[in-house]
Amino acid sequence: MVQAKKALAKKSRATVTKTQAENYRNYIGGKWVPSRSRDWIENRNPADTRDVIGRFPASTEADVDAAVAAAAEAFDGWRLTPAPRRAEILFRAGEILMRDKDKYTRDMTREMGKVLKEAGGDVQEAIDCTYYAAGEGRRLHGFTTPAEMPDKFAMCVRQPVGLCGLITPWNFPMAIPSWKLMPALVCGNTVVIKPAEDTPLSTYNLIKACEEAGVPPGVVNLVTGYGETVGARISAHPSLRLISFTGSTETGRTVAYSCAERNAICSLEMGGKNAIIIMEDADVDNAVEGAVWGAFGTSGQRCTASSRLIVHKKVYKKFSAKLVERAKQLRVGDGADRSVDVGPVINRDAVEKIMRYIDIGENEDGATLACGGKQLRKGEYAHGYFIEPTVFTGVTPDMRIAQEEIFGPVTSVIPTKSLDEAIEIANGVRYGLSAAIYTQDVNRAFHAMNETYTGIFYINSATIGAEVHLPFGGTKGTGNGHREAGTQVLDIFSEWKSIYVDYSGKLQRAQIDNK
Ligand code: UN1
Repeated sequence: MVQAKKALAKKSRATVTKTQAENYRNYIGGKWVPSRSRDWIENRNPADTRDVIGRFPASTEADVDAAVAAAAEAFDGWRLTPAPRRAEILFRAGEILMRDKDKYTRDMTREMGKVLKEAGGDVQEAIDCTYYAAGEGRRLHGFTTPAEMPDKFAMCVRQPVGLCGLITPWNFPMAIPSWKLMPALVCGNTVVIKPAEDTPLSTYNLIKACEEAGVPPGVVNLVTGYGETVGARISAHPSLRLISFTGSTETGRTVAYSCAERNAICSLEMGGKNAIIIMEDADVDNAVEGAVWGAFGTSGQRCTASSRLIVHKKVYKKFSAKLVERAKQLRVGDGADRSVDVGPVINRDAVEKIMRYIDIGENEDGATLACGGKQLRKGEYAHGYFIEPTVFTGVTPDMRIAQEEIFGPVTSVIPTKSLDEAIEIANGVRYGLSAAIYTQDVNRAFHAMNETYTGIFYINSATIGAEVHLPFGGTKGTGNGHREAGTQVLDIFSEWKSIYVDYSGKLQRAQIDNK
């Protein structure tokens, strides 16, 4: 992805003078400042790469250092601002996001490709998250609890972690930054954020809203650029106490190594290979609709995407036929066109990776390509990154297309003979983000819920669509034990401090055995 964008940026640099694309800046210490580098990353529309949205700084390590210095300078002022006051500013940011939602939605479709309805959902998720985090300004609950000794009081409070580095992906370019930024801010931390190089505008819009809402200078700092430079420096910066990353499992591991070097807190949200189990008693039409939405929504570019459909053999034929019929009806095209169901994928690297997997599925794994499978290149598709919604049938659990994250509009139908086998297949991958079951039997539904080793589970709906007030995250290769969203995210962005008050007026010794 990075390489493709780089290649594209280099290739197109000669044509830049012809366009009126705006030059964007970093936001450091409350000022919009140019990068120390003279290099830019062009932000181009994946539905039509002739459309240059803007040029964002390919920032340097020195830019990151300046942003961290600004975050350090702002920290005391922000952490000492009472949380309800911090929250008031976030509420204002929520209002601004609401006011400008339509513009942000169009910007997002243009830079990321997802259809307008979904881009609007992404912006709305950021609004929801902002209000929800703001509400925490009057809670941020600690607790009191009995002490072991008389005339002694015990309680604990949340304190900010310090300076946080946030590294965010392109697939939810406003929602995911908000999942990290808003809780970090309400907890009293200051932040340096690096958006994905493919979709910096949506994060820029989010930061603009924070600025307008009155987030003080230095509390939020935006540095755009590549992972190898900006991302690596953020991950390794000695003053950043916490790094929160969403992206691929491979990159997440390198972030974790960097953090381990200095014992920084590291919170990772990574890949998924999410399964829907469809039992023989399921409402098949409803399950097909769920599978289509889960597999092809956001062109399959969600970590929660339904990339495996484990179907009981009694309904396998019927389900597969209906799924293929529905997948063929989906209209692929520019997400800005309201009649389009499936937008482009993000960039040329993504096309290559997805097409490679389609080839592996057909020619190495030996699955049946039931529909799709082609890159669309002609006519309206000539200048974008379009791939047909693709369904493989006759897939076995060990095939690469059933094991590896493809992150595109490709799903695999895997036949099964029983619920227990289906659960085993669902669990038999390196990821553990989301799973789902379609059945009319409450006993089976809860059994499957209990036995699938994932962070999210759905009954009678697809694997996508998590809401901001419930914990979000996964097991195994998906994460490292943290949960974003919900109040659980506060455990990432705050440190617990336990406080003991002895009002006996004398020395009471704890951990002395008096028996
Ligand atoms: C992601 O794909 O990285 O649950 C996040 C969902 C969305 C978030 C997806 N609310 O599908």
